[in-house]
Amino acid sequence: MTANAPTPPSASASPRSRSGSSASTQIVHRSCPTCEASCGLDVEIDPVSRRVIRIEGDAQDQRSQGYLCPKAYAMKEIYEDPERLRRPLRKREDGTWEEIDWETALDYAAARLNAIKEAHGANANGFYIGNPTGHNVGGQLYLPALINALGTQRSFSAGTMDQFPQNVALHNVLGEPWMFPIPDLERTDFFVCMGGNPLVSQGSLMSGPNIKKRLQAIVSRGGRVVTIDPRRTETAEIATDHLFIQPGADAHFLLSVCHVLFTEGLAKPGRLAGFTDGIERVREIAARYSPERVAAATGIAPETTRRLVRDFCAAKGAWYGRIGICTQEFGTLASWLVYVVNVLTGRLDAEGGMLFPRPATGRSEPGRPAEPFVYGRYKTVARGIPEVTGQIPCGLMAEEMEAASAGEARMRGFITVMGNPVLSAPNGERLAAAMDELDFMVSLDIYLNETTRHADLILPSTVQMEHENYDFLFETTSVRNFARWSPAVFAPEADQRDHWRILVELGARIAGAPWEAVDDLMVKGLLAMIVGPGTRCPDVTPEEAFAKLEDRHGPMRMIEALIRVGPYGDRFDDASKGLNLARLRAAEHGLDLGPLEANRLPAALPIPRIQLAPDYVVADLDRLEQGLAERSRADRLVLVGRRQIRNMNSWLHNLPALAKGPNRCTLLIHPDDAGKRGLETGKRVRVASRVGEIEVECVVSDEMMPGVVSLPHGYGHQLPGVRLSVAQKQQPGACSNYLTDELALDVPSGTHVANGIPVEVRAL
Ligand SMILES: Nc1nc2c(c(=O)[nH]1)N[C@H]1C(S)=C(S)[C@@H](COP(=O)(O)OP(=O)(O)OC[C@H]3O[C@@H](n4cnc5c(=O)[nH]c(N)nc54)[C@H](O)[C@@H]3O)O[C@H]1N2
Ligand SMILES: Nc1nc2c(c(=O)[nH]1)N[C@H]1C(S)=C(S)[C@@H](COP(=O)(O)OP(=O)(O)OC[C@H]3O[C@@H](n4cnc5c(=O)[nH]c(N)nc54)[C@H](O)[C@@H]3O)O[C@H]1N2
Ligand code: SF4
Ligand SMILES: [Mo]
Repeated sequence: MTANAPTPPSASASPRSRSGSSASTQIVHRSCPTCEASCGLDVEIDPVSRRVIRIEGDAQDQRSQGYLCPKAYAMKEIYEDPERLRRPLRKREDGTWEEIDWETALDYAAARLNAIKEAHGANANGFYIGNPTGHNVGGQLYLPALINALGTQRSFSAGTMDQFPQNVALHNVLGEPWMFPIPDLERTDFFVCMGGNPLVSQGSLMSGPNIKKRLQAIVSRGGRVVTIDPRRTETAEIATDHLFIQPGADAHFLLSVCHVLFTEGLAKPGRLAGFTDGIERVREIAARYSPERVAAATGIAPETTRRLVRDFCAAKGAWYGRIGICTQEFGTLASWLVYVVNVLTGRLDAEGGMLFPRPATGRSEPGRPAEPFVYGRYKTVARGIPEVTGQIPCGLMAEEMEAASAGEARMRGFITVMGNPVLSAPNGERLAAAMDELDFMVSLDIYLNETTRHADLILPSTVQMEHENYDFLFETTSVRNFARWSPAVFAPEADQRDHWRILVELGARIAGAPWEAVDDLMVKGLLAMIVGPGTRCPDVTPEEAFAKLEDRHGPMRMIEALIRVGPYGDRFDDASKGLNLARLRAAEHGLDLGPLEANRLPAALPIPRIQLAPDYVVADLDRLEQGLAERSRADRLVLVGRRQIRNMNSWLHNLPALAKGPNRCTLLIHPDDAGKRGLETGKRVRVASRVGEIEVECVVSDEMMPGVVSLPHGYGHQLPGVRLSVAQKQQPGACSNYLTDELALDVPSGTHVANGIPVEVRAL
């Protein structure tokens, strides 16, 4: 079976009649592609009318056991959305759009991008990769086909508004950017959650369905859940303790935690000490940061810090941090220090602490070569900001496009891949204007939205209902080991294209090669690295392995290669009972691969010893010292972000079931701050920052820390030229990223400051 001819429902669906449904309906089991939790779903369909009748939680899914959230319906509503694009759209001279066929569209895109490359060099093209890529296996595996063909160093992604500081810290500490330590929620009895709101986000870099139940279970078994956040969040409501913290003061606070660990003799790394360098250096650094010295900046009383540290050390604790400690001024230091605290307390790689998943595709197995940490091979034209392991801060896209900032060396061709940076990246207004200076822009996207309206061409893929999937990223971030293949629920129409096909076809055209050959080369290149002499699969040649692969094209061929060689795999041995593609596809409720394992280090690391105080990260401490005084100022008002259960960044607002209800784009403000400005709930306010201003409704609430206001991101749909009529009517909102300053960076990672933006708020 080829991946571009997805499984017809009958191949993986159980015909079933149940109350209220006709005997001809079928239930297809697949995972929900909308957030990291990847819950198992029962999708009941009428295959004849190609309608989804209902979606329920799959009670037989080992991980989610029937759980789902309101966003489970997103997959259905996107599939049915009449405004969703299904065929390529090309902009005419007069700015209107026409549907064109795929051959014409792909030829046109390749010709324009190649013309720019020939006239101005490879770096005259650039691209931006957005978040749904992480939920689409073909999107992840086939990006190289496009990126390598472009050959540009102008590479941007949503990562620099997200987890990138964690990648940079991990790369320096563990030698591996993508091996995230994940809280062992099933066994911890003291969970510290900094800058994350898993009750709403459903857990990020901590993927697990029904996080609420998992956190409540910690409390029920006598443990504690401590949230540290400038907002008393939904998660704080079920936690045992909540500490308010000044935005951007997490690194200062974490250094004071280390200070207490050393001064009170609580720094006990245990077995980790045998393979960790740099502990003494951390002790010297932390010596300066007593809880007393940082208290004014963090807002946390010294005695509270000391008590928290003692209690954490007395328990089986796991210390975790997410978006709030990443997209802030000291994101890399804060991310690094979370790992430091877990190492110093012996909680990294220990049961009940922070553990490393063991994905079926083998990406954390021993014997991997270390990828060097590199940066500065390319510097932006406008301001000389260095790339870091291939990433440039996404907020710098605008100035790289503008003739006034980047001159002749500006970016002229631009590709967005499943991203909406006009709403998601800093200073979206400037970016939108800069896009109109481009010579050519193509968007791989399913909507005509705030970003893609600037494109010359939109290439829409099939959506999750129409293609198979494998939870490739989230098996590396799950709170329990699992492997999950999902079938296509409906076969797409003949003239629709899967996202992976668009990537490889466009890449192949740019390179001047047949796409089938490029696809084969990618698989053969992968096999050459993972089978044959010197690998875990020494007795099979790459050629033999290639001949054994089930599919002829598509992402599941690469997944098959990886899982057969991976820790649960059959190693291409026909007599083995290990995992192969047929067994994976037969497991219609997903494969439960057991709890996360402890004691995987140092074998699972690509470097021999943990580097607890890496030079690259430590070099940022001077900047941290300067940040101390700023955070102690009493007159500060700063903006942070928040997520909401019915949103997914910017792109679910056009779905009636998720967009209904009252306006959600509201500014939360503490009663003291509201009082000073004469504000009350329901009043409209103007929020202004260095780069822009917006108008929103305010809600006065003591869930905010004084001096901090909160706005959700992903709104701002009231722009002309988009086809998002539901979003425009139901939840237009205003774009919080029109306030995000593209120049403010977490310097070591080049990540933007979306939390802790200085703002002014006044009544309208
Ligand atoms: N202020 C502030 N800004 C933030 C954040 C924050 O916390 N605060 N969070 C940041 C984070 S963590 C992230 S991940 C980014 C997200 O940033 P982006 O990824 O740029 O934004 P999204 O809104 O997720 O855009 C997704 C795009 O993918 C398209 N799409 C969805 N499904 C498909 C599909 O199946 N096929 C195709 N071809 N396209 C599809 C949608 O139409 C939409 O255009 O936002 C960041 N921005
Ligand atoms: N429903 C829903 N779920 C989602 C998403 C969505 O848009 N909607 N987006 C998905 C994506 S792309 C991601 S990356 C994840 C993110 O997952 P989370 O990190 O759990 O997401 P947030 O809810 O943004 O939580 C960030 C928290 O950090 C706090 N914070 C802000 N500044 C600071 C600070 O300086 N220090 C500290 N300690 N805290 C701070 C905020 O108040 C907020 O409560 O969620 C994913 N899940
Ligand atoms: S929690 Fe996430 S994966 Fe589960 S149903 Fe909701 S959106 Fe889907
Ligand atoms: Mo994200």
